[in-house]
Amino acid sequence: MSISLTRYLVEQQRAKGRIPSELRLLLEVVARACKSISHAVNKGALGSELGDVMGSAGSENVQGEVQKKLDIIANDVLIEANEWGGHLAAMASEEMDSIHVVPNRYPQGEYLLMFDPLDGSSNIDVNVSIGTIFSVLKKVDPNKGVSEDDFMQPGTAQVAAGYCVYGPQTTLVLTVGDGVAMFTLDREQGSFVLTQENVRIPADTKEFAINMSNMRHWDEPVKRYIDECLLGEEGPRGKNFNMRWIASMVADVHRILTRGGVFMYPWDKREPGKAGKLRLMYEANPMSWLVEQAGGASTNGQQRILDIQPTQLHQRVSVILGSKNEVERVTSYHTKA
Ligand code: AHM
Ligand code: MG
Repeated sequence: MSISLTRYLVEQQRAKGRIPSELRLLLEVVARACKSISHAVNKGALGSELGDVMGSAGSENVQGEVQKKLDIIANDVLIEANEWGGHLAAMASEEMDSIHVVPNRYPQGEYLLMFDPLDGSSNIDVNVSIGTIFSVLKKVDPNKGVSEDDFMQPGTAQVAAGYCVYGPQTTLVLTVGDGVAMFTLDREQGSFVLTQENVRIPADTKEFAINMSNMRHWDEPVKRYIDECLLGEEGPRGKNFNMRWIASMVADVHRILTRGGVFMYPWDKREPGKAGKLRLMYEANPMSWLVEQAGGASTNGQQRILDIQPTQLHQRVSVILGSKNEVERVTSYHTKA
């Protein structure tokens, strides 16, 4: 018998008391929003009538426009789905400059939602997997009005996190701090169905993911790690490695949760002032928690990502995550350096 997302959440609450009804509502609303983003993504160029909804669309630059439109559409879908339910105080998104406080006409809850509405958006026009990443925090003081300061909590304070990958299948992956579960969208039923529980990442791997075109800009520890992998059986690692780079973090992390591997988007010399490319609040924190909950590890080379105290909403961070032993190795190359 198949178990829907709703049933899973209700049973988790009954068995472990981890998902208060407000949080359950929040997660169901996020899942519903992901369902409609999935439909928009599936339509691709056929969905161009959506351009009218978004205002002017330069038809001469369809691919660039579709990509941009879908980013905005996904952002709007998430905002509209979530703002009226009474479970949220505010939202923050990779696509918005500042936080979106729930308007006065709706009741305010105590949760905070952060998201990257469409991660990997450079892949939209080439029909490669993309996804939505989300993270949930609780307001620091329930009796005070919400501000950006409420969002400045480390990843360890997350109460739920997940992503939805829009690939050959649409899969929602979720943690509430008690392991990782995967739900596949059943389009005939219109619901997410539990397809894997207790997801585990093997501690060892022979697969790495990094954008190799940046090699000349890397720092010594990253160079050393990749050089050793490339030397294969003849090198210090004594085994051959394989490489994958999808350029959609959701798709790369999904592969790692499925069969292991190590993913890196490290700091590099192209823009030395930037800590990395990926964003702490919308990408690194939720993915790091999922990976840790599946038995993997995640660091910025110096420290556990979940322990980083954020200072800015759109803060960037260097990311090394996946199979525990590999992440520990890369991290030790950094700390020794
Ligand atoms: P985005 O949120 O603007 O889509 O950027 C994040 C993406 C990640 O999904 C992916 O890992 C990375 O950027 C790819 O970057 P690059 O094109 O430099 O390889
Ligand atoms: Mg992104």
